[in-house]
Amino acid sequence: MTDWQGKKVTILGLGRTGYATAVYLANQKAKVLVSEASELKGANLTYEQELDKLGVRTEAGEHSNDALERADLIITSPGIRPNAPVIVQAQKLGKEVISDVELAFREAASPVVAVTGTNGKSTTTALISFILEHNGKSAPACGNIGVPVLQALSNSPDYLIIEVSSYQLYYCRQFAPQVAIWLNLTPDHLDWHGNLEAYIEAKQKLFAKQTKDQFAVLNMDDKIVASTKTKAKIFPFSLQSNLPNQPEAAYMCEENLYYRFKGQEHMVCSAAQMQIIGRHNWENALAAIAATCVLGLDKTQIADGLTKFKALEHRLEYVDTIDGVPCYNDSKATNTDSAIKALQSFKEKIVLIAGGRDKGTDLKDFVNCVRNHAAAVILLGEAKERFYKAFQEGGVKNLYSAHSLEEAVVLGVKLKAGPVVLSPACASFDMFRDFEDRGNVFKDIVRSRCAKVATSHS
Ligand code: UMA
Ligand code: ADP
Repeated sequence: MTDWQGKKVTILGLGRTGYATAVYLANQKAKVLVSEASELKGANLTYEQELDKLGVRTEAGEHSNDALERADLIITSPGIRPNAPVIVQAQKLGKEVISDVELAFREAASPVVAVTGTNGKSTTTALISFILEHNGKSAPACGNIGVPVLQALSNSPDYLIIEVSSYQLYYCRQFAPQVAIWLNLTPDHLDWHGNLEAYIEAKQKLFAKQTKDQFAVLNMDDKIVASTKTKAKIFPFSLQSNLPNQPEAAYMCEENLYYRFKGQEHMVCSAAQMQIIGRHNWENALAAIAATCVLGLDKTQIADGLTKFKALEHRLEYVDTIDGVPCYNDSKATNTDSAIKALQSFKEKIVLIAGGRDKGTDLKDFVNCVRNHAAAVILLGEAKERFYKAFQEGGVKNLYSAHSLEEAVVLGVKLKAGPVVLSPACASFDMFRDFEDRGNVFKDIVRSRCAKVATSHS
């Protein structure tokens, strides 16, 4: 831990990260200045008032040069891009700029488990946290999942289970978790990183500083992930192979989840015993098995947690059944890869509700998957036209468009062609505040339609 007494730290951005970081450093007696580009309102204003009580000064409306020049260290919020003028200027001044995750790692006495990947981070982070806490450890899920790491750190937990985004990793330097997990990689966040190579480079930072007594849990079914270079012990996992040549491994065999550790094979449970559905969740579960066995849990303890864990909100979450049609909320599927996983999770064909703010990525794999797994597709939002054209050209049958989510749900149920699944493959910002808002609106619509149908039948 650093002696912060009198150290001048500037924090860029007053969102959740900036606030939690400022509170932590103020309590350590650092001289903290928060610099926020926008004028203060709503949550930022409340944060500013709370920080004022701790003696933290906030400047708002712009990032001043003084704020950068004074700093011994700069902590940036993850949303601020590397090419933002404030970051470019800080680097010109020769200042060290790091993320809150890097700071937390430097400060933490607790062992760190870090989870990254394009998809599945939150589920895997929550699952590891759940299994450990179910077995009596304090192991908060934190980071990109929504609870800033420095907030979780303040309770001195047994373990920190951190969901790490590529933005946070970009601003890491020494970060070397005891267990580092990489689930998968598909193109995403290219606007932030500039290109795919830079996105991959940021993810690889999770392993760059690891040492030989630490563990790298890697998905062997993903070519880019499997080629990771690290000094850490590799604990691979796979859905496709039992990885016979690996001393440690987690794998599937006949729809059962296994691991091999310290020369012994263990069967944890069957996929059907888990409450999370879909093969993608088998991957998340294998990664969680690897992490928790490395941390000392035995097979019974792992199985107990794994089979009791329920899907997170907005991730293939079962909502209700309207007139015999089950409805699922997968609003967190904000890219085509995660929507593909949703389509593949059901044995029967589904009625897919998709669309929103288009990320502009290639649609070939998505179109092929929709053709095989969707009985009908209802399109919404800004992506409607591009998706419609791609689906039509790709031979997808039963295409519809809707003006609102409510219209989409009503039509989806009326079709009676399979479960109705909201898995948009798009961001939500064209019609909703965020993916949570979109998921909550969907759930409200489903529940109120359900109540209406129940009344009309009674
Ligand atoms: N700001 C500046 N200067 C700039 C740009 C922004 O001052 O040049 C200010 C904004 O006006 C705002 C603040 O910075 O007040 C926002 O910072 P932020 O966008 O980093 O948001 P936080 O509230 O700190 O939330 C961040 C993560 N947000 C992002 O990475 C964009 C949250 O992940 C995370 O849960 C939270 O820290 C706690 O760790 C969200 C996210 O969307 C869920 N993540 C991306 C994703 O999952 O796809 C990576
Ligand atoms: P993240 O935090 O990386 O966004 P989540 O666990 O919140 O991941 O899941 C986001 C979306 O990705 C969900 O719609 C879910 O169905 C899908 N998903 C979950 N795990 C995986 C995985 N291992 N591979 C691909 N898609 C996944």
